[in-house]
Amino acid sequence: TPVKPSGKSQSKSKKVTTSLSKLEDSSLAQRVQRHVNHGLGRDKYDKQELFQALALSVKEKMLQRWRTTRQADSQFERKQVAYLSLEFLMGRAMGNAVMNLDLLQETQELLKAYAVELEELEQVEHDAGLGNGGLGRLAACFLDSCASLDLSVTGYGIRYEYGMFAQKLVDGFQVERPDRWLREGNPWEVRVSEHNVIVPFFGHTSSYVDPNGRRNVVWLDTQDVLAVAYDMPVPGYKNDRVNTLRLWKSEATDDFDLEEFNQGDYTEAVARKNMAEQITMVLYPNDASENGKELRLRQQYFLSSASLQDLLNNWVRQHGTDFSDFAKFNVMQLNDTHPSIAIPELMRLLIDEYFLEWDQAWQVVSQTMAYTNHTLLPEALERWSVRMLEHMLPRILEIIFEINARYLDLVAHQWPGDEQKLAAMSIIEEGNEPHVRMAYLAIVASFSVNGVAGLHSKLLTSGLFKDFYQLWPHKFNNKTNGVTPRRWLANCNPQLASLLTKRLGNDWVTDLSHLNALNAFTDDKGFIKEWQQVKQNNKAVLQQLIKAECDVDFDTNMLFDVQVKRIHEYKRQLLNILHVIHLYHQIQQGNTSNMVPRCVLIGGKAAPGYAMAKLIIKLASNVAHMVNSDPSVTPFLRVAFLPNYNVSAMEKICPATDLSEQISTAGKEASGTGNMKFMMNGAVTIGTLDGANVEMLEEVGEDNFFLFGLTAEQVMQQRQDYRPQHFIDASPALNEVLTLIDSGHFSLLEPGIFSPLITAITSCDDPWMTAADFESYRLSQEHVAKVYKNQTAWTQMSIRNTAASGRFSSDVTIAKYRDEIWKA
Ligand code: T68
Repeated sequence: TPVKPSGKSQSKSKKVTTSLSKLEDSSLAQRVQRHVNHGLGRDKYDKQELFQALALSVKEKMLQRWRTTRQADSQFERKQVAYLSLEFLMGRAMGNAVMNLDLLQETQELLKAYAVELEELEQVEHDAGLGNGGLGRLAACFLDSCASLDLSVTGYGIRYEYGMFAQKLVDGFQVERPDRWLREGNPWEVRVSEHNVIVPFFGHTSSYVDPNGRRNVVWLDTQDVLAVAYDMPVPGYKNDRVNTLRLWKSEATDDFDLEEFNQGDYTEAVARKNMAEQITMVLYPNDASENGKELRLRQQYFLSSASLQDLLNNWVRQHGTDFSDFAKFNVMQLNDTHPSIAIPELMRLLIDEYFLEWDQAWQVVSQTMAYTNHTLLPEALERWSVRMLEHMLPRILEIIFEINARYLDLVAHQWPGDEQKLAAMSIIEEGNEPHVRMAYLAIVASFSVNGVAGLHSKLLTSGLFKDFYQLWPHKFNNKTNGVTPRRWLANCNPQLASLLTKRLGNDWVTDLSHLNALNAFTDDKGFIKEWQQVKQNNKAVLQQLIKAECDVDFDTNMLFDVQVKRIHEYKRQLLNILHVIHLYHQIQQGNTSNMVPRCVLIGGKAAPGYAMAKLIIKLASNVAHMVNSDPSVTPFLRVAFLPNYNVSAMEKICPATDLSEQISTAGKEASGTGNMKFMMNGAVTIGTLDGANVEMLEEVGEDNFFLFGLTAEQVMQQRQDYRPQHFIDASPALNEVLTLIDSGHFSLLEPGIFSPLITAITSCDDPWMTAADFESYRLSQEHVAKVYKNQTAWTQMSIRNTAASGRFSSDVTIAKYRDEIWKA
């Protein structure tokens, strides 16, 4: 017998008749009941199954719009944008889908029959953690904005079997656990085998002259891998559009198996099958360094080739093999250089498969490719060894060489006789082991090259890519990052959202500049009270999370001081911890008169091979332990390191934060996007003049931002002759802190464990210049404490921050991509 919903309204629930013809019109409640009773085939259901049933039902509600969107986009000839990215850090989909499709009330209502709250069901959804951090989450925010702005944009990515690893702490050390996010299945995806394509690897090339006298190249004896398409719906905000995120999974091809089987080599065939399926098995967890691993290059080519074949198939289906208008209707945005192998791949497909001449093909490529850079760190710039490319992608390497030869002619023409320039600008880096510089390849082939914040874009054209800027100034532009106000305000902070809507109406959800009007309420006592109450409630939610995950008692009457992001030396979690130790020391000395009680939260993952980052986590954990176990300290200070920081954690964290830590060494953080999420939710920032902080400060004004530290320019100057000891001698506070760490106070059972950190800080080679900024940071934190004591003044700052955050909606960013790059 079918399972009946339990709960109060059980008796009222109608009997469902699901004749197929009525399916399209059936209500969400009917659909859920059908899935529970028939689809899942269970006698009993728990929250996970109910979640699955609801997700399948919500997806069904999208199917019609999804189809209509596809049809409309192909009928009315609109420019199609393909956003190519190795990462899409989507997080959970349910809350966002229910909101964007305007199904909130209906869903809440139907769930009463099952005696469960929507929020509880949302919690059982596994995060789609198909990204490392900012770059992957930016792609996800962009998809939401594109759909909400009614743009025809398809995300192309990889369906990793294992997403970003789950982080555990064992004795304060990070331990990585695999993230099998697909274990329960993914109710949102649709496997669309009709779009499968084949991606070649290895083999060799050969050329022949055809009857027309044209020299053609063939790529022979390849090992082919099947790319299987899985589509995820991307609903726009209450606008009927449903775009697509197409994720590729690698599988062994059938004939490949067959051939091997026929030769009787069973084990070899199975091994090859494994190799094919390995490609999309796991996300590389490095967010800021390249390790040159072969499998990573395979992932990049696999994504690029599959996506381009898909685009070309679409084109040919509608327009035949005339590509002269291709660039008019297609543009590809490369999310960093990770998919930039798409450049020679598109050349290959056009020349070898569709027989275009080189110049025609180059015309198409150089008018459709646009490249976004996300980093200034040299160690993060991708280089692939020529040897590896030659072996894995021989045809692609030939094309890269040809692109380089033609491009270097241009360089030679621009700087006649300048051999050094040629070597410096060449796509091929010569040496014992020649490498392909992927960023240079991307710049040469793209019509647009953008940085992700004003300062970052300026530093690109004046530093890293200076020569290219001289050659092609018109290519370079800035697109300051943004975040979607749907997920990062409306959905994650419902109480603040309804307060905003009560005062401003709800237009802010799609036009965040409306938040500006909040400035009219900064002296409204009633409003201030309401604002404080919302923050207080959100802090109570985070307090529970911290208790559950860290067993630390946060007190909602204390200042919530938060730094969550990937752990990296340039982001300077270490500076934060040094300051915590300073406070701890002051409290133990009884110097508490100017202090404001604080709860400090740090969270983030370290790349598994990044020893220093892992040591920083260990220090944070040990300091937290010492602080929290000293009853003379806890009235003033509590510290927690939250394990497994991810998108869903941020949805609880940013609404509850008072003080947002954005303290990277100036000139190192390309933009930051967490900074924007905090600002939107009324946190005040303590930060350096780095990345988008510069623009946030510009918007909110110096009185509402705690600014400290060297500027990017000063960092560059001081690096020439950096003497950290000078700063340590000049700061008794820093001296004490370093002495305390050195004394083993935080490593009683692990003597000397933190000495690499001390060595780094005191080294003249410290690129992050922690010592140089400590004193200015400490003073700024004193200022924070002083202001926080005046709760009204603090709340006014908080309101002004939200009010000024409109510019950091990804809708604004995407409107600029649309108008200035995509011309869509
Ligand atoms: C981030 N980059 C920037 N990279 O650090 C951040 N890298 O300033 C910026 O706001 C954000 O991009 C969005 O523009 C990353 O997140 C990676 O995750 C990454 C992943 C693989 C390889 C290199």
